[in-house]
Amino acid sequence: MSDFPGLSFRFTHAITRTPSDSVAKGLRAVDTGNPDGAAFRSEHEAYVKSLQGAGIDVTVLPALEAYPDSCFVEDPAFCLPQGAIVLRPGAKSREGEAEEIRSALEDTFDVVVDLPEGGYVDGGDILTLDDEILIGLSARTDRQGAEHFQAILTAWGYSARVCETPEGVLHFKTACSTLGDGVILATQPMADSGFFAGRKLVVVPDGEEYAANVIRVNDVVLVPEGYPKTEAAIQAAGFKTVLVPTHEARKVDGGLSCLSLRFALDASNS
Ligand code: CIR
Repeated sequence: MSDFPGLSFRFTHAITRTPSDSVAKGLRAVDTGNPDGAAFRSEHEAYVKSLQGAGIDVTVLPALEAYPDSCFVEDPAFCLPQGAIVLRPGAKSREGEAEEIRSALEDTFDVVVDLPEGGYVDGGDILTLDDEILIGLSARTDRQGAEHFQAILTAWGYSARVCETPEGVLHFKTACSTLGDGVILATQPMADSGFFAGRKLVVVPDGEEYAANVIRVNDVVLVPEGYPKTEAAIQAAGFKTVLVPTHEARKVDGGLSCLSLRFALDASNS
């Protein structure tokens, strides 16, 4: 088993993209009203500030009106210290986002590779831990795509495991996150899945399932505003929290992780 202490939360850089007005047409499982572009941009600014406050350099790419979901930059790409992988998002309306993010990746990394032809992978289905990378099969990530992706990770020296995302969950990371230091935050169904056997788990309290998607960035955990029981559970596990508003993102099934690509650059890239 590979082990890269801190791989899951020690970051130097992030890439984000400003939400467009067209985000009002973003994909969603249940309609609770359209997000407002201006309100989303103001929440996005708070998000970028939180990342900067956690000690990382943030690149903010311009809004793309042609792609309503394009502020969720986690889905069309995946980054590791030694390189980036351009993915193939599993929703038709999002496929073009992969080409749109390529130049930002090429500006940042010496190595940028494409997911080989055949199959789909959304970055929201990839959970990076220090000792392995989990790839969740979902409505957006299929087995062929997952196996192509797994082969790249293996060639780069990582252990990677393909898992089944529980039924009715958009992305694997919709229902779990790493808090770092070997601790996983997960909804009860995800905790019961067995994927995290042998690891320390913090279970998201009933009714706060949306808050399963948090991000540990260096010494703090960014937590969505409005989920006090989850925040308290994370603090009780010994982590420092920072609250971030995600009210607009939530209307289109977006969470904290989806809004950035986070990575630690190798000395050779920086
Ligand atoms: C979508 O359905 O693709 C967007 N409305 C939300 C994407 C959220 N991304 C993520 O969880 N990684």
